[in-house]
Amino acid sequence: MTVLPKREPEASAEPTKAALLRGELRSPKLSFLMEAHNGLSAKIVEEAGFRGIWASGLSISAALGVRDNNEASWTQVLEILEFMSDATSIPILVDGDTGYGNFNNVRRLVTKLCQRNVAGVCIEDKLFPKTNSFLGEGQPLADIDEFCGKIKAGKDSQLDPDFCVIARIEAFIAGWGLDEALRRAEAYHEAGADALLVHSKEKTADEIFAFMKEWGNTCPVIIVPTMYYATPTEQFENAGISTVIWANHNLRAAISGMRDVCKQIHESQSLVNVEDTVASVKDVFSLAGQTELAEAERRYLPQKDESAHAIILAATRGDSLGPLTEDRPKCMIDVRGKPLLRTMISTLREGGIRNVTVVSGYRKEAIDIPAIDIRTNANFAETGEVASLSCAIDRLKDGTCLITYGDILYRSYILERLQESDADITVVADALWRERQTQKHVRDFVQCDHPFHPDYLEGDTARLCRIGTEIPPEGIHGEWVGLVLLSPNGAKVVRDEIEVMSTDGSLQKADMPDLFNRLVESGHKIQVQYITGHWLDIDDPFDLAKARNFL
Ligand code: SPV
Ligand code: MG
Repeated sequence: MTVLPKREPEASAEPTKAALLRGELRSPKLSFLMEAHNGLSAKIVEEAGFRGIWASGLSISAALGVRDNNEASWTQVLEILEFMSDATSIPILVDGDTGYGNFNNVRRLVTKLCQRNVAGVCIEDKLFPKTNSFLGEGQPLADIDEFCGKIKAGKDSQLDPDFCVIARIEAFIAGWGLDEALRRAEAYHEAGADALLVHSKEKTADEIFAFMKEWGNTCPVIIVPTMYYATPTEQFENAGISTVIWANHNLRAAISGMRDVCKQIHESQSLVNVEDTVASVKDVFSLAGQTELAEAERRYLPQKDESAHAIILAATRGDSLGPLTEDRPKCMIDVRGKPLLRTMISTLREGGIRNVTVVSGYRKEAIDIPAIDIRTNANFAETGEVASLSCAIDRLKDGTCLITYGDILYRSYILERLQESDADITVVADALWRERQTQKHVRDFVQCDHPFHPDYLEGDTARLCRIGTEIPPEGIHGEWVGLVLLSPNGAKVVRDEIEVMSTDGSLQKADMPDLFNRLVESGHKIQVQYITGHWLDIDDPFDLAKARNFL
């Protein structure tokens, strides 16, 4: 195989959104811009296949619940445009009204639009604060020279060479006629406008066609046929028009749709009749791009093993607790108003282990915790821990498995660190076993290939040599806390060993340390993760008092 030399990434050949808009305006084919007024409607415009968006002033205002009279400030509109631009990859032509002031406001507007990757702005030759073109008669028009200054200021401020400044001629709207429209067209074209938007509120397109006859293709012309909607579209193409804006139809469709659904729900006080008539919740998630987030989470978030589960060995009574365990097993004794087992399960779930199997025995009926899998070791009084574990042997099949005693409490970081282990079998041992104040006679000590070293910055791990109650003090390196993590491979090793033990007669009496010693003796590596305190087990009233302080 030939290894190619590494190459610097080439500069992206992707056209900017402004270049795309410019391409649409200049293309010999009729282009269409569809109205949108927020991120969602912008996405729907793109999804429908449109190649450009008209960010309508009327629709944005209406969607904000205000009038199309510059009641929304230009920065409020800018915020909406930013959402629209971020949500889509097609160009946006913004309805910039009269430019929100004089030439200076236009300069700042254009710069900010470029920074937000908006492709172009359309400014109209009326006065600030503007009035919608379909309201009233004889609206005053801007002075031509003053308006040309705005066009020039806009062009001089653009950060992208392809950004488009469109000059909108309102001469027909104001009732000034064709000659005035043409006079303004000449002046605005001369001032540097990239295209003209010629507006009309007639029921027919006659004014527009008369303008086109005179203007020809001196520069691209955009129209808004909201009022002359019945004119066949091919007539626009034949007249040499560059671009048609469908100016407010998403907003109007939303109004009708929302009114219908509100009325129905209000009248019926039920959702049953509307459910199938509205977009599904799934559709909402899909439009919001939820799938991409899920993929990103897989890429960037630490991954929890969803298949991980825990087996809690909780079959014994806990005789030393006397009357406290008369009617319940030790795992169900109350520690600060909550059964011990419930606290243990919460710690596991916080650590991402949702599947929990509890092996019960003594007073199993007292274990009333929901959403756990309960197994029973009916011979709990005569058997040991490995016999209890064998009651859940089927759980040692799929994925990582944590086995824990049912009478321990530990800080959650201990579980977190244990879950980071990449060994097949990892046991947790307390290196501060000497400091642990306990009256217990039976403690599972570990002897390892090296002792805990307090200088290690990272958690110290060692290899288990032996575990049990009989290790002489000089050989003890720690005390097993009753937690062992098995990788899928480690779980198989343990399962196989339990099967061997069930045939050689050793299963019934064996405790977990016996199982570990067998594995070590047959050459399996067991990793020891040292901790320094921050855990306890509960065997007697003295431990119980400590547990109350621990929580
Ligand atoms: C808009 O959509 O806000 C427009 C077009 O400016 S019109 O409402 O026809 O004036
Ligand atoms: Mg408008």
